[in-house]
Amino acid sequence: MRTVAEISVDPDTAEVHEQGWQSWSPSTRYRIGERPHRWIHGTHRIVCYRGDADPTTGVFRGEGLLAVDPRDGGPVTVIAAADPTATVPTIEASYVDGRVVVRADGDVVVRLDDGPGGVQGSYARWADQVVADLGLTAPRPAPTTWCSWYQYFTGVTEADVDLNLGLMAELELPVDVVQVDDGYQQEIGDWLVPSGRFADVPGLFRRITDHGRRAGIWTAPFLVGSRSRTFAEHPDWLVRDDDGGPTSAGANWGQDLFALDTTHPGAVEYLREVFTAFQGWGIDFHKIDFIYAGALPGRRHEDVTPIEAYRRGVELIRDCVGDSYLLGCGAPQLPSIGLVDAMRVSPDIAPVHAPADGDLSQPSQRGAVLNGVSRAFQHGRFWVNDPDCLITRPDVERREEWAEHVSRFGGLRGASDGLDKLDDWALETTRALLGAAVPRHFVAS
Ligand code: 9PG
Repeated sequence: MRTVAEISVDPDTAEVHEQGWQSWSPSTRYRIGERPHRWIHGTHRIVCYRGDADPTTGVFRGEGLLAVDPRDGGPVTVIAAADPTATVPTIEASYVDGRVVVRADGDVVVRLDDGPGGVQGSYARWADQVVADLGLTAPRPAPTTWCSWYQYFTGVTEADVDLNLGLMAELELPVDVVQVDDGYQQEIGDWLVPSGRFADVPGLFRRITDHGRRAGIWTAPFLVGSRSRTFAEHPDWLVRDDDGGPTSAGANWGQDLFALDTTHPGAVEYLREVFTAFQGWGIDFHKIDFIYAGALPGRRHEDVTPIEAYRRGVELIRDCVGDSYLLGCGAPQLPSIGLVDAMRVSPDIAPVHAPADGDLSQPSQRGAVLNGVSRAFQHGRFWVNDPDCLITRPDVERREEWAEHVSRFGGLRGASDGLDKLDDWALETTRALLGAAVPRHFVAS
């Protein structure tokens, strides 16, 4: 770590804005002396954070991006990765005797910005520069979606999807894509093996397109679960630690998770087989999830950096799916620039306002709102922002506030209630938000 900036501030007014590593990593602003929401305990550490994201009081941390706002009329200082699609330095800021001292473990640019719009304005001007340097074109507008996850979770059945397919026609909801989430597959890593609750997965997608909707599917393409056939049959496809064992990608679904080595020829061939099969099923919308796993440090078949391996993996998927719509989720943010059409910028929404255990990487309205606001600048520049799905059914706490957030910061608009659960307010709010025009950029301060 070397010192890259020292900024004189009044500790009573100044704020530090942290940007986390991936979609679910808490990203928000703090007053000096506040303890960041980062969480280093338990199984979420590997899944939702980068490395050992120690939330020591007074040490703020951004992954490739951090800003200091003195809030005294002086300029905002943005400290950002010099080459954000190649290396993402960890940037730390601490308060020492009237100054915020910023340190980084790699090349950064330091921008003093006194333009309008506060930190979001400053971030936006930095992002515009990144986009210009990379020669990126404006992102394609997102289709509207219905997603099975936030009503049915892993218990989703083929009949649940059929029920909603019928209801969205009856209710004349403007849903472009019906996106089947986690639960259609037997195991994490075995994407072409159906779960017992789905008799005919390709047949279901055919019914979706026969209804005049587009077909969307969820995968966690770089994860391999310890219960999967892929794990049992192809241990050589996994990223490895220095001791030779498979690198942990965390745990979820009651099992240990490992990372597919996107530079291994066998793994590459398998990913091609999976996404080519999906093309054959008529799928043209892909929610590629838990893709942080592609960027974990470890030993791979080819000697490339974790970010290079990650980008190769996503590029491989893009190569298979052509101009299908790609939504990144659980995705390292800066390394994904230029690869995806839309990006989940937040942890999951839930019917509860605050997460039970206080870890804001976990499902809650509060965590989703904090990230959606602090990443507003990305929308229309790097990609279309996905704030996570609208849920409007009556048992959702503070549902009006969540709908208002989606209305202000929703680039990709998806509904994720069982459509038989909606009361009048829910139905009209869902209809209005799916039907509304999405602004090119968002205004947040
Ligand atoms: C499917 C879901 C949905 C959801 C995604 C993702 O362990 N975790 O910390 C954890 C975080 C997020 C998560 C699941 C677990 O949800 O964001 O929309 O697709 O996967 O399993």
